[in-house]
Amino acid sequence: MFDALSSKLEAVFKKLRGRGVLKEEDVKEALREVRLALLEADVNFKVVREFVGRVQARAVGQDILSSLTPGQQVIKIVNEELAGLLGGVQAKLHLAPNPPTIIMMMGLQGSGKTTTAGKLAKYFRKDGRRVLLVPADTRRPAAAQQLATLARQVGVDIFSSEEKDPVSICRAAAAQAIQSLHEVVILDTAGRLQIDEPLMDELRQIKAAVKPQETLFVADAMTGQEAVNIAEAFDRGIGFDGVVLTKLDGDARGGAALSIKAVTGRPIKFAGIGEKLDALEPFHPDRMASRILGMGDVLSLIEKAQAAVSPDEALSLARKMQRNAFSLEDFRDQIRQVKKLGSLDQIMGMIPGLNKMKLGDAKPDDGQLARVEAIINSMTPKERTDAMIINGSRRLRIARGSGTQVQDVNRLLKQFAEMRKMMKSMSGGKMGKFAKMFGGMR
Ligand SMILES: Nc1nc2c(ncn2[C@@H]2O[C@H](COP(=O)(O)OP(=O)(O)OP(=O)(O)O)[C@@H](O)[C@H]2O)c(=O)[nH]1
Ligand SMILES: [Mg+2]
Repeated sequence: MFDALSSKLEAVFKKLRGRGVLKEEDVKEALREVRLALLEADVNFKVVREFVGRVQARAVGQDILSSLTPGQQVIKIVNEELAGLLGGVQAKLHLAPNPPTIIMMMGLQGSGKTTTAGKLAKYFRKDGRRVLLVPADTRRPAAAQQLATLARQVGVDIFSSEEKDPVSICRAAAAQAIQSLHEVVILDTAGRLQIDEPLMDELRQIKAAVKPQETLFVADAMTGQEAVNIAEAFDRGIGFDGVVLTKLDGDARGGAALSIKAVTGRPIKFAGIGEKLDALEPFHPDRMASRILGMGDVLSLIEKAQAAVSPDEALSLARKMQRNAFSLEDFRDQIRQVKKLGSLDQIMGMIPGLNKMKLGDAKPDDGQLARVEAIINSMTPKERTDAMIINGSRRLRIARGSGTQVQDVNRLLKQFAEMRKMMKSMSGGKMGKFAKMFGGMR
């Protein structure tokens, strides 16, 4: 989502990097451009003013490291201040010392409360905790049904009762959770198009009745500055402990993400990055800052990759890439792993350099992955290790075997050849570093 901001900031820093000595005017000029870029990204103007002020004070002041060039210094300061703006350190959820931990979701209609409740349920479930989802949205008839479907998908329990009043439902659910030994109780409350007093009052009553350990305000990043104003109103009216910023996968300009902590004083705890149930990430301010500055979120990627790929697999893959011994067999393994990791675009966006590269035909989209896998499955092991032997009659056989057309097979082989070429050309540079990082994960 930060693409526009990212490329502007990168352009500013590119100019700085090229210089050996920086004059005060150079820094001032760069910061003017940073300021503009932030304003264009819809960041709150007061937040921008303070931010630029802090960077400027440090850049022209004492905060200097001799190991860096002046340009690098400024980038480092901007990076640190940006991380600070986003909350500094990662803010974790408060868990109750004695279960159950009660988490209350709130926010406007369509912000993603119910989806996030499902994602959080999955998050805790993976951790081996017993989760109870509570439908406290009685206004929309389909709401309870939506939550029940999510509960089934995730494999957690849902609270059901004859009650019609959201406050009574939450109170009863909290009491039952103790009996039924649920460790995490997630309350999915109703939303409104606008902030209104009856809604605020209902949420206040729920909060007072069950005293949640964690009240999470769910903000739709696509609504920009408006999300920040609404957050302020919810904080004044009810009070919350943290923010879940949803739809960060969209093309919002980033203003909400960059202003919400500074304006409300409440940290962003999670980011929603897709509609699927595993598209939820703990929010890391420092990594997000690096991502915005175009350094790519290598750490998040490695964490994801670590969860999906064993260190041995990663190391052997990295070595193969460097030796240019990457085969169709490896390609298929990669496709399987990509499926485990999430969508291809999501992953590409996190690799420095790759997010800017035009991969063209070399980059299959998610829908193609399954077909590509079927084609590779139809090859003999020998063909998979040596794509050169795949001649016309073999192509025909493979197409028939995988239920595809010869053109599809041709396209795949061409993509594969391009991919290998790309890996070879990158193995000295960014990809090589990346590969080494994987290699160093043991
Ligand atoms: N792309 C994307 N879509 C999301 C994300 N989170 C939620 N959505 C989508 O946003 C829409 C609304 O989500 P809900 O979870 O139903 O929102 P809600 O806040 O519970 O809405 P109400 O119950 O009507 O107040 C759904 O289509 C979700 O799939 C996200 O992180 N990324
Ligand atoms: Mg809902």
